[in-house]
Amino acid sequence: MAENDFHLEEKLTAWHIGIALGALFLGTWFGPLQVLQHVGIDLYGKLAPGIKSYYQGLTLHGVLNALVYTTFFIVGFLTFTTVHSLNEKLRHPWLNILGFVLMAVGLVITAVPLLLNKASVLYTFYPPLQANVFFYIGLTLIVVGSWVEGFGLYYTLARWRVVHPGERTPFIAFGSVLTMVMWQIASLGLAAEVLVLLIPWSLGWVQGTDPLLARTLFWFTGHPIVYFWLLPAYVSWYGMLPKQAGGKVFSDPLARLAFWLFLVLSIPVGLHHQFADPGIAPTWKALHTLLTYAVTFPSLITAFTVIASLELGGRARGGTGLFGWIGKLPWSDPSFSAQALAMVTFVFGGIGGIINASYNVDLLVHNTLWIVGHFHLTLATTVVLSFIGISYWLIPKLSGRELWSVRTARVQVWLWIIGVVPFSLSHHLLGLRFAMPRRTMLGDAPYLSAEWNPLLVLAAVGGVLLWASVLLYFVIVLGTVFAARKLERPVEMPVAEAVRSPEDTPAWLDAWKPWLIVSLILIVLSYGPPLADLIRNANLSSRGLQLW
Ligand code: HAS
Ligand code: CU
Repeated sequence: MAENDFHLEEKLTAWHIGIALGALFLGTWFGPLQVLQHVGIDLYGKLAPGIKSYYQGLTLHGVLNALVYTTFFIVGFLTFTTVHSLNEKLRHPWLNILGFVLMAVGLVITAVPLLLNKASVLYTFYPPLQANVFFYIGLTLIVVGSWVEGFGLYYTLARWRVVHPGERTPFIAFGSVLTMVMWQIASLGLAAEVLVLLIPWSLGWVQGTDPLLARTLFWFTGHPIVYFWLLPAYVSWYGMLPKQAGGKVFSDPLARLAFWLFLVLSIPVGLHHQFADPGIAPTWKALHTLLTYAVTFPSLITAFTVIASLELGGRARGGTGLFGWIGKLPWSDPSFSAQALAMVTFVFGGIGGIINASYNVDLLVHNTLWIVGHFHLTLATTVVLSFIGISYWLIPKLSGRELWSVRTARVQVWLWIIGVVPFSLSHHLLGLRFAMPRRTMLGDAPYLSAEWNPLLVLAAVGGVLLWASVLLYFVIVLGTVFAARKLERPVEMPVAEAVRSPEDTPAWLDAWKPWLIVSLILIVLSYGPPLADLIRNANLSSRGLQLW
């Protein structure tokens, strides 16, 4: 079949990714300033003039990296993957354009109070910390814009299904659309929190708010958001990376099963962020612990299936023996090595996650630097390094230019790993051994102990190396877009074949209704009673605080 012309779709993707990378650049700027502050080196005045406090910087770091970079990159990437995988142009491009405009306007509206120090509430914006209302309005627009773009993708898939009755949805499009569906259900909690509680409170229409209810609605979205970040990487690990490694998808049914399990299990686990919150009965926390263990299962399936798929590639490239195939993988391709190293990192991030999920064990590490170590393995490496790997073929594809320097890209990837290992290890240890608090301007803390110093220095070294890696990444991106040679051969999205034809995959693994029903039932069972209780006893008495 002839490839469609995806000029509009690719332009739209490029805009999303351009904004995402702008956010990443500004957001990561604060990372090294934070770790250096922790060892008493204060560079804010020199490198971030105009920033009023550590906490304003930390808010920018979290919001720009964890919320803005991710959402823009993901929506752009999923648009690209859906249309290319289906070989179907956007059914209603105006919907996707409208969604993008909403997201972009939302970003500007959020950015103003952030930069004016009127929204230094950290990226979880827990009340009673209170931001200027435009911060909440802007974030809402970003989320609503992503929903609108999601609908644009559903119409496109629906159209494909009409033209291809009875055929299995191509895996990449399937995973992409499922990610959007999961996100839309998951983000209802955030929508309720912001629209019902925070905006009226920030406008002064109500005097107080209920922090516990707000936190519970927040984490209804806040946990599954981590899978909204992870699943696009999984789309690439399952659907593309085997091709890049010269292998095949080991099992199409297992790949789809993993995605369905994420749809069903991502949401009813959010209370694992609230083990320490009073006012929620332990029964519900224990249930969420069990369901959290369940949601690790699709990641274990992924570990098995993706490694098997890569093994097929390594063996096809001449690898032999139990481990000999690993060395034969295309490690010199930075797009591959970034994603393979992201996977290895996820083994450790995943183990940490299971520790956190264990109700009583979490009480030891909750709100300490351990958690910062955890999410710099999962989000800041597994996900971000995967996205970087993807961008090493996607940006050449979108710009029509060759990757500016493959050798620099290889260095960038390894430098990231060399930075994140000491960074993350030291944060885990500081949290576990000394219960050092997270989100704290430690350099000025009167209780700082000399015993903590060696690990804090290690963290700072890791943080600075990570920064160097990010800066190198931006040199490569800018070099590619503005200075590289025009592509001689067009770049294509890598699409891995499956060992057995997807048409052999059972039909129940390509049917939405049963999975959506189970997903809703589990949400009602796990969140219905505790939320009903919190709403019945809602106490709108906390006044807003602006601390910094
Ligand atoms: Fe988490 C806190 C539990 C995964 C992100 N997490 C956070 C926070 C963030 C975050 C940002 O239960 C902090 C939130 C805040 O600011 O307060 N997390 C888990 C669990 C998992 C998990 C059970 N987290 C993630 C992912 C994230 C992320 C993914 C971002 C993308 N997390 C928690 C809990 C807390 C928490 C508690 C709250 C703690 C507290 O006290 O506040 C699981 O999904 C992990 C399952 C993963 C695995 C690993 C499978 C391995 C694979 C790789 C295989 C490939 C190989 C490579 C081996 C079981 C798939 C082979 C390669 C070759 C080349 C051969
Ligand atoms: Cu979580």
